[in-house]
Amino acid sequence: MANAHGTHNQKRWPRSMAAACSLLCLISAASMASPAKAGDKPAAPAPTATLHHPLDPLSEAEIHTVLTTVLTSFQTSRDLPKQSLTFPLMALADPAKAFVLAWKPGQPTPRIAEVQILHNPSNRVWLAEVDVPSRRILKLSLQPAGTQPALTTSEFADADAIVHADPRFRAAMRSRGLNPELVYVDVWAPGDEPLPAKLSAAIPFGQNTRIVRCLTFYRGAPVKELIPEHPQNPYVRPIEGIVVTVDMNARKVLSISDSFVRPVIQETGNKAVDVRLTTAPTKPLPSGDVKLNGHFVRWHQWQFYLSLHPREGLVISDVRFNDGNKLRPVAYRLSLSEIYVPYGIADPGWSWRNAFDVGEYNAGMLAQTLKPNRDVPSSAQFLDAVFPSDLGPTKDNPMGTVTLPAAIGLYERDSGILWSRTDPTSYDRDTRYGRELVATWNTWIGNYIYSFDWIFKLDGTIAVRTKLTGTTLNRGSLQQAEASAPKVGKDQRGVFVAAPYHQHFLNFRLDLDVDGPLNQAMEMEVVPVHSKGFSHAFDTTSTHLSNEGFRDVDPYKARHWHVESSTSLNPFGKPTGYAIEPEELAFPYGALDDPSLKKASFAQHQFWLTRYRPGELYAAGTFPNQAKRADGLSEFIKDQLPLHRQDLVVWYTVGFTHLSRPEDYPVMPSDSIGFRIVPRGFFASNPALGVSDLGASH
Ligand SMILES: [Cu+2]
Repeated sequence: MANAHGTHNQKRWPRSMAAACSLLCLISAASMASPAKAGDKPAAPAPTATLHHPLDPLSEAEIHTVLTTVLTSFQTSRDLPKQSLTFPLMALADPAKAFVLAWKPGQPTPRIAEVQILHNPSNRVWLAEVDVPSRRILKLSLQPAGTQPALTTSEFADADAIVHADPRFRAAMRSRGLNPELVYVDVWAPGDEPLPAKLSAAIPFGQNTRIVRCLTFYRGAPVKELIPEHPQNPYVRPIEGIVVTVDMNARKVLSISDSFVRPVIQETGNKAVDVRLTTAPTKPLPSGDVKLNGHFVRWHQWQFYLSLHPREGLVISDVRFNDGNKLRPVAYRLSLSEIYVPYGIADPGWSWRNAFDVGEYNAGMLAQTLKPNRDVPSSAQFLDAVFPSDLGPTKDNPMGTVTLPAAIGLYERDSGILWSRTDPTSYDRDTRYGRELVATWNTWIGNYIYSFDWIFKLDGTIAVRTKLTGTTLNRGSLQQAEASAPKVGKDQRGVFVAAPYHQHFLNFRLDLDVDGPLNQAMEMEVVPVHSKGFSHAFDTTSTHLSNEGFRDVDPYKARHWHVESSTSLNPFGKPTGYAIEPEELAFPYGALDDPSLKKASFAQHQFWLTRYRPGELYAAGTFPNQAKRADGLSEFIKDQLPLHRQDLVVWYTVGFTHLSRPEDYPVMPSDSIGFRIVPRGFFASNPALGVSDLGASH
């Protein structure tokens, strides 16, 4: 689960240039109307407080203002470093929920940015809150020693250059008959395996040292010969037995574990060049039913607000359903929170591989530009995203920003029969054809691609589906079978490649506000109620979840959960509600004392419930990278606050046990996992009855 744009650019530019400036910063610089000189004050005036919706993401000018404010402050403070500062993450600070809900257009809104500041040479991290309009730092806090933000784009490129320059690495490649210049280096967060004690004792920051671990794959052709139309896939050709650990503070290779040599498969990974099936492009739906106004979306009865967060990716806010001209709140904020991917093979070169793809890599920053007829239908509408470059303003990128076009896609698609009935006397049918609205984005985390769909339906349901594709993390294989790593490929020489078993756990944070913020949660189960003559009778039970905590799925009891309004009743005298309904399931096979599973408490139980608290956004905590103790949900629930008539947050974990198969090689077909948020007593009847009959004239 590693690597990113920093190495992407090696396909197009020599490595020396790659290290100096990422692909995206070049795009950004090229797209600027009038680039300023490095160090210039921004040409635009400081953003005013009145032009924004409170949730509008930071603009390019605002990001630049934050970067220059922080840099100026560090320059003028005696005790703070002046050089080598990077910015792993910056986003608008979540405004107070009550303020957002009460906000009226035109009303001034605070513009406060939260920014992480990393100083690699001294291994220090600060969190700053910057008031953008006044260019003031409101708060600057040095984080505890050992705090490590996600990997940055420039670190991907830097680690690659450090590894390639290391004589031990070059010798290890040559001893395998491989040209080191044709080797692709995949940069990973180091996982939860401590450095060997001797190594740790020999370096200034010991176990707190910021490290990355690098894997190697055989590219097989010089970078300058690569053809953009036929992108190579080095991930199909693992060079097994080598893990390079890099000290990102000292900028040098710390150790190379060269445990064994296995043959490298000669598969090209380019089978898709041989087109055997021709498909027609999708025909756009003719309607303009999707109304996108800035970040605000209206589609039939649904309305919500969209933005792409640099860490969480797509955030959907203030979700409402227009029910008989009454705009009824359903959710305040819906987002991806964390992903945990443990590998199941008992091999020292693999045991540290347990990725936290959101917190270790900032999944939102790795969003990809969506392309019509590739990622989305040709009818899709798009929203761009703008992020800070982790390097801040530079000569090549004076604004210090990165613009990602078409990061969010929004489109309508057919959904088959919406509802149907037949008159039993006349045989006449009354049927409606359905459509659904998809808000989508995808993130590219090295070999893997996750595509996230939030699907809004005319019947009031929100389906949350994630597609998983890309390339499995492959392993050089011997002829004999190996536990936990089935063979998935074979070249003409009879060399095999294997793909170790692994799991994906995705936690979604669902701040539901069903008919307002005050809600309560119930656990529903189906139970048999047999009696003589009624041996297939069953009923439901309902248990109030009165305190913060977690629950496990139980398919045998059809266990699911209701989030109900504490203030609204439906016509049947029951609280209006939405249900969380599990779909695909996976359970972790890690031991409970496994360090990574302890950090991924969200993977141990599927349904978590907390009281809404500002700042609680991440299921494995704010800084899971190299974290030495669990944070996030296991901490949030510790005080077991009572939950009746409170603002609740649901955290739901969906999982996938990936038992690799030959069909996953050289590129995986999309697999899809998810869950549903379904109205259950929220409406008085089927809300999709009023949909027009498109087939009436035929
Ligand atoms: Cu997988």
